[in-house]
Amino acid sequence: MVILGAEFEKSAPSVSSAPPPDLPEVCFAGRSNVGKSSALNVLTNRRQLARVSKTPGRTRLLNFFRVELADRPGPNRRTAALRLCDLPGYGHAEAPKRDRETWGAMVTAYLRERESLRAVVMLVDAQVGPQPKDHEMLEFLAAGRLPLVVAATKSDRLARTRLSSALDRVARELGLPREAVLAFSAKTAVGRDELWNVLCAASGILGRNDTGRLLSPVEEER
Ligand SMILES: Nc1nc2c(ncn2[C@@H]2O[C@H](COP(=O)(O)OP(=O)(O)OP(=O)(O)O)[C@@H](O)[C@H]2O)c(=O)[nH]1
Ligand SMILES: [Mg+2]
Repeated sequence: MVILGAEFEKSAPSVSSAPPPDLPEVCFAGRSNVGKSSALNVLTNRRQLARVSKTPGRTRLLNFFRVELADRPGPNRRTAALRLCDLPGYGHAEAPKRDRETWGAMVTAYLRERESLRAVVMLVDAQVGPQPKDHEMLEFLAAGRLPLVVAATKSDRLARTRLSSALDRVARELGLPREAVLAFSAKTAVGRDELWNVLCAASGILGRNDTGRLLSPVEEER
């Protein structure tokens, strides 16, 4: 995937103040500090498009980014645009209760109401595995019938020999098919191309077809 451009558009406290829903959109959800903003940066090849921090709770609003893509270099390439949304993390224990409630309400309203939202990338730490808040999020997403892919991130911290069993564990504990979990690392860019393919398929752009990794609750019921 060739990134032609990536720009920060807006930070918004609610869906009503988000950019108009005029592009297919994919959001990044996960626990605080799991690496959502870092994933967005490596996907767009921009070091500091989204703010990364060692301190959990850095991202506090819905942050929207517009990305222009091409399927390959050269004159015959196809191009398309989509929007990425970096969500505030959940499960940040040190945040004041009232703040946590506000963020939770903001994120759930976004997931329910954002009409251009095509898929959710849920990030889980490959080494740590799913936590109770991840299960809660998954239940919420399943009820909302949003297509989902799980990126098991920080996979650079696991030896190659242990990675496969770690991914099996993430899938098993979340009760998802193994194909819906892909290895990712913002440090080494492992999984970058594969995740782009999934995002493009979910967004219906650049002729990418379903890679078999996107968990689509609606289709499963047919
Ligand atoms: N080793 C390694 N570290 C990572 C990776 N992704 C993120 N990190 C580190 O994890 C920390 C948190 O990263 P962020 O991208 O800010 O996490 P976030 O999920 O956006 O956090 P909030 O905005 O607080 O919810 C930073 O110190 C990153 O450098 C990865 O793939 N591998
Ligand atoms: Mg962040």
